[in-house]
Amino acid sequence: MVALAWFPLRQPEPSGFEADVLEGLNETPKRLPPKYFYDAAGSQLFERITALPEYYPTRCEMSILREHGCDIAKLVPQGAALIEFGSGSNKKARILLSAFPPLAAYVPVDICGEMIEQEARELCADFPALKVLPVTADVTQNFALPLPAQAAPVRAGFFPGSTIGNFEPHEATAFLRNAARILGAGATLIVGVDLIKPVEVLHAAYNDAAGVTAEFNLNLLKRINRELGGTFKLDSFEHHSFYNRERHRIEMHLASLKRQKVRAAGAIFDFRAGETIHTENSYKYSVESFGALARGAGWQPAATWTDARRYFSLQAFKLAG
Ligand code: AVJ
Repeated sequence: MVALAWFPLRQPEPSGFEADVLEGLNETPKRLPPKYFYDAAGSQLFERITALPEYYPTRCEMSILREHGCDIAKLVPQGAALIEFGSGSNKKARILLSAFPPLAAYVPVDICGEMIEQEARELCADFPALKVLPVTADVTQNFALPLPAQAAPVRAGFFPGSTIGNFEPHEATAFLRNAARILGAGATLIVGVDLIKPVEVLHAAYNDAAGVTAEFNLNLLKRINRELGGTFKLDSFEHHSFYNRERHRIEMHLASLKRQKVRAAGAIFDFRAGETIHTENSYKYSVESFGALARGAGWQPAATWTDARRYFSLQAFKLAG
């Protein structure tokens, strides 16, 4: 008889990297999904981005959380389970956890397993009464909640950082529908959404003077070299980032500085001089346009909080009980 393996809460490592690289680099124009930025080095680079003077979203969102944590807490009943999607660092959840009533569990879900497990240990030390149950998973895929979170009378979702801005609007709708299914009747969802603002502010935030965003973008090629036998020469690609006004999004690209051939994932890819790999979109919304999107996915707008300059928003939604 074959013994049944016991699987802990860790979900299988997302294995689609090779397939997604092959598919994306064979497309015209070439593209790579931004979720692959976040290997251990990429997650650290992103943490450095959040501290840059030009990168306003993290500071704005933190200030909204500090200022309105108590109002946000009013939407979450005692004994609820808090599910954080794409948590990365849990410094935002800490502010909520300090304001919330006692919870059944806190479930940080992130694609970078090393990061959330380390963070979970630190959180346990600071909130000894809290059940912290990290799940390593891609939040766009279906994943199972740990039993204590399933057993809680109600669940609240937290999707900070405007990570939702990485999705195409139709993918954002699909994510919100999936979140509704995972969280269930009576759920609350709190989403961090970056707002449309003057183009100079946006441009600076994604073209920082210290070059950390460029390093973050180029790290994707480093990761392909390391994990998929790639031969990308990092000094022959350049970080390009600009605001696309028609589509309300920042686009990040990696531009080939010359005509060249690169091997990766067992295939050879030709680059023209100036040809780019489109590595990220970061959509910007108005409070109204995001509210409409969420309504289309079955969520009822409950409250919105913004910072003084209206650069960033936290938007709360409810699912009918
Ligand atoms: C983590 C997706 C919210 O779009 O601002 C930061 C990622 N990319 N600088 C964003 C990012 C370049 C970030 N999100």
